[in-house]
Amino acid sequence: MFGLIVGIGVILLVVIIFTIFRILKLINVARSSNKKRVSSSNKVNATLMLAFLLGAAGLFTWYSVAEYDKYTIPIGSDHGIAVDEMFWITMLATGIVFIITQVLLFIFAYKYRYQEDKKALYYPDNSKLEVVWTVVPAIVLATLVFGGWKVWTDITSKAPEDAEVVEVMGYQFGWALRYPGEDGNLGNYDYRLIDAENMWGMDFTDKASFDDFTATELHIPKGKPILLKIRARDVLHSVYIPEFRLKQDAVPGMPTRFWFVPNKTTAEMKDELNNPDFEYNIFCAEVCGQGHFAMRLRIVVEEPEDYQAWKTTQKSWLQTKPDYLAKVPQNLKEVAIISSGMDNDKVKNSEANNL
Ligand SMILES: [Cu+2]
Repeated sequence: MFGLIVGIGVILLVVIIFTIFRILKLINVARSSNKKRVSSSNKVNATLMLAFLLGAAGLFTWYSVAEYDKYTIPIGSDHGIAVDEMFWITMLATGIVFIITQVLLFIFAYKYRYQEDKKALYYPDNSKLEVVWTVVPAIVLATLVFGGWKVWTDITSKAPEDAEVVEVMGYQFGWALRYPGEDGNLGNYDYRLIDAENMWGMDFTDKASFDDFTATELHIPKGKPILLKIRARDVLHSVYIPEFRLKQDAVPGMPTRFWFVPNKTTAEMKDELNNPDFEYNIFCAEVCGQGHFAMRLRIVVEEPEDYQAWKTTQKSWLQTKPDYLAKVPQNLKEVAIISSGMDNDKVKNSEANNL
């Protein structure tokens, strides 16, 4: 509502200024010669330029201060520090140039407005000046690009061997997770194997699938490298975790990846922000359909011990859906029963029967 009132106010203001301008012009037409008329409308235009400069500068400053918290979100990953540093260096370099050139642009428009007694200076060229304004921006931009390239290659370098691997799959409309289980290897998948329950298309002819487990929250340990293997089931999605400064598209048929080191647990972040409701989330940053807005998945960053404890309580997917044992080739059934943890169930059941 407030926005609407401000909007109407701005429109009215523009209309009023335009009307005043028209009236002044008409008065001039009635009163004076052609030359004087040109001079006075120039003066109004030139003054409006200055007014615009001051108004825009005021809005720019107000917005930058009022919304500061929205574009300086806290950092929860190691590489996030480098990303933010680069952002602010770029902002500083381009910001200074932007402010100087814009201020000069509007001041010059005012200062060099048409005046009867002033004559334009004929100034064809100045090689020295041209060299300076070509070389200086070239050096500054090359430095910025090189710095950015270095940070980018660091971030997108190969993940360390000991990274915790988690698969994140985007679908309409949500994120599905898959952990590799004890063997540390994610099993194969195939879209043709997708059905109502096996939404990942897990392939149970691959041994590595037997101990894979799925989760509805992304649990990750603090201080350890995490490798996200990203894919999409239907259309383009994009994994976006603002606090980790992480954004990577999820593309159907073309798996992508991103690795990072979270450096603050959810609890530490809650303390730091003094916000008991704080949660890390994966958002979708690609408009992917009607339910796009609802693509959000909670992330729990915890101490490595807590993460290990959580991990050991997770049951393999096969263990929770024993019907799928039928999909396992005959010669691997025994292996599947052991590595999925189904044999524990059997032992427990037989113990229960004996009692
Ligand atoms: Cu999406």
